[in-house]
Amino acid sequence: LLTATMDEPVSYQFPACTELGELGLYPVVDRASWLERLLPLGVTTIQLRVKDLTGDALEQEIVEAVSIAKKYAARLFINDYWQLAIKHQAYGVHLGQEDLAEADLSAIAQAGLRLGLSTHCYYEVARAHAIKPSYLACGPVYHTDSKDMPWIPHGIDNLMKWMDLLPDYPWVAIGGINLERFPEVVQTKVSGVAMISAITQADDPEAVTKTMMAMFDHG
Ligand code: TZP
Ligand code: MG
Repeated sequence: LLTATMDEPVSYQFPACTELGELGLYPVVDRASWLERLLPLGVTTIQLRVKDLTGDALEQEIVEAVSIAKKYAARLFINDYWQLAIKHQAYGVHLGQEDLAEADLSAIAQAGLRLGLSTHCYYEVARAHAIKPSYLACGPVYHTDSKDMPWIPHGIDNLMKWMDLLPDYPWVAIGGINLERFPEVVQTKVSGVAMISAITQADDPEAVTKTMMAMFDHG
């Protein structure tokens, strides 16, 4: 139904984001220094999601993250700050739907940046599909303490339902995913598995990252 009704023409086109293969383990981090820890392990997709800096300090984090991501040829998505992402030529931008009113989607596409969009409910999936981003994220899959949201967790079943509905997008699962839940998420054949706390609050983030990357490859 969605594909039939929402296939609207748009005047911009976002590049694909799977030229390096599936998005894989997708850490979401708040400082550029995480890239220097995680990218040498082979992580190929990462998001810089800074919520507590502004001005020069924020821009500096973005500049540093872009530079580290380029060194490791990794796909760096910048959360929210699409102008800075364009200015410093990040690989892509990740936006929530509340960001869409302010974001210049044509400018992002024209600059050659990829776009990842969050979806939390059926209506948001439909709206996101009309924009034709480079990937779609579905969350929260499980309960999360990392972000306040009104939505009930989807669980694996709803994730798979949406993947079935729009099978041509790379899908990213996010929300409450940890080492224990990782295998059932990977089994859905989702393109990317994003997480904040399971990596950034782990006793040994490098070890957890390596374990999950191996699980993804064998999934
Ligand atoms: N969007 C949906 S769930 C979420 C975001 C940013 C938080 C994910 O954090 P965690 O710690 O992996 O549950
Ligand atoms: Mg946002």
